Amino acid sequence: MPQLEAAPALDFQSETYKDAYSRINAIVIEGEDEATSNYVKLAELLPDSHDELIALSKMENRHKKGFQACGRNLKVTPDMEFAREYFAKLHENFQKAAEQGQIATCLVIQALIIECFAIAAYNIYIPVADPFARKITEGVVKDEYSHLNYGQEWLKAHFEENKAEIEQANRENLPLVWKMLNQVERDAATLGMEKDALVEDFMIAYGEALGEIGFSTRDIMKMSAYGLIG
Ligand code: Y39
Ligand code: FE
Ligand code: FE
Ligand code: FE
Repeated sequence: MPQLEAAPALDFQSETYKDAYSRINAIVIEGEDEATSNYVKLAELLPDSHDELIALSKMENRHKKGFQACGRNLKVTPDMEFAREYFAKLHENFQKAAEQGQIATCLVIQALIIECFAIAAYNIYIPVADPFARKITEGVVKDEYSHLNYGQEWLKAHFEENKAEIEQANRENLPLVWKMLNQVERDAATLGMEKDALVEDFMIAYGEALGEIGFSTRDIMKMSAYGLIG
């Protein structure tokens, strides 16, 4: 396979690799931790789905433990302060929406945007991961599709009354993910993950989700562009 020959071999024990891993691993651990609490919050907001959402929350907590083990396996200390800062704005937007009972906004942030970010990152990571982390990540990514599916189904079932709110949530939060991706572009590349591939996977998953929910191709184009220009 020419792509594999062209890529420089990764040395999982090099200081360069471990330094980049201390930030990417922390982001993933923090993301899983935030997802754990976000699904608990959603379980309160959606009593009809309470047990299902608590089950998703428990999956997120298992993911967090799995990724903590990946860091330990490489003898890397995750930079959790960096990671909390990294998620601060998205975290704040989720909290604000939850306080105001904006369920659609909460679902756009966690179950669409963050899940698609996770799906893109994990799919791109799997082929370049160390063998231990690869096994863990393969198990995790399957779960993330089921989380995305939950958000998709709810938003589809409540599409008409939430269309404007979903568009607004997209406009406010998609640019944040773009900034987040740019912020770790170099670290991701050090782990063998190319930004173009991450963007492509994200846009495919996110665009497909918006289509499932009920948006037209024209809407999806417009919403994706809002993300890019902020
Ligand atoms: O639903 C979930 O499990 C999502 C919280 C996890 C987010 C993972 C965010 C991954 C970002 C990695 C950045 C690599 C370029
Ligand atoms: Fe938090
Ligand atoms: Fe997860
Ligand atoms: Fe998830």
